[in-house]
Amino acid sequence: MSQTPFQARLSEAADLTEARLADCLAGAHGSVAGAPARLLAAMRHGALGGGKRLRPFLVIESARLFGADLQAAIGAATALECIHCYSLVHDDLPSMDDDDLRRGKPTVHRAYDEATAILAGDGLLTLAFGLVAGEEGLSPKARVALVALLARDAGAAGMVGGQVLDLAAENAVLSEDEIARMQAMKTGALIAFACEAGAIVADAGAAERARLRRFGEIVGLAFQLADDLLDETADAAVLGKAAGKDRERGKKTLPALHGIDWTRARLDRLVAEAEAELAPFGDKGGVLIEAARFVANRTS
Ligand code: GRG
Repeated sequence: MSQTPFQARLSEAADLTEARLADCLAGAHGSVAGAPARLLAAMRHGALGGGKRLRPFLVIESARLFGADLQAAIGAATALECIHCYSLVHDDLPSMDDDDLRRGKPTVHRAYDEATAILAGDGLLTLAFGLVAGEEGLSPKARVALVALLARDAGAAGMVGGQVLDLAAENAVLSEDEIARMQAMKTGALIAFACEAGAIVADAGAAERARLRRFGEIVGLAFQLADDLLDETADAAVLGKAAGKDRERGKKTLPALHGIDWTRARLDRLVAEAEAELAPFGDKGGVLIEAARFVANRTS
């Protein structure tokens, strides 16, 4: 069966990101040259050979909207994927989710050891900033803007802060606003970053940056809501041990509070909002709009 334009671009972004990651993590050059071989191997284990690479796709396609340099976009996309992979390595640790499998293979702490997994995550996190700072295709202004935005969205006011709120939620009853805030930080911030980053790579103006940010925030909301819906409807026997984990822990999600029909209707509304945000780009926004639909309707 032939691919849709979105599927073809997602697959292209995955290949481009994988190739750039493999090159960066070979240890021959850049900020990891001379790094210990076992640490680099653990970083490769955590970053290579898996994942949908949705965030890199969003960076590259958002940059394409403005006709940006592709190599520079791949640099920013690869940096973001390093951050995402570090978050997964740390999220899987015994002190957090204590998972044995990730992307169909043993988690980094299972394949190596816990200390190495912590340090491999740290290595991926810091590599990300080295990649943005050293990406020659980016203007100096774009490098500084990307570093500052990535620090905010990945850090204590973004993904890391969201993870803290999520861990605290295991022993608390959150209001809907608190659930929304936690999710916007934990998973939404990096997705919003991805879309805004594309505009920054292209040195687009403030209004265009803000529009892509809003689009990314909507996609982030849809991503989390779809994830919660999958968790709510997961059949542990079919989908495996991880299925329904949040539900098992008694965490309140919006699908748990409002039901499946409400959630599907909300996802449809989010897709419509995403479409409206990209309407000014006409046909050029088609692939990103298809991505928003994919995120809202995903089944894994
Ligand atoms: C540990 C600092 C720190 C942060 C962890 C985002 C996060 C915060 C943890 C991820 C845990 C998790 C599985 C959340 C559910 C939603 C999610 C982010 C899934 C993984 O993202 P995908 O579906 O994964 O894009 P792939 O493997 O395709 O990249």
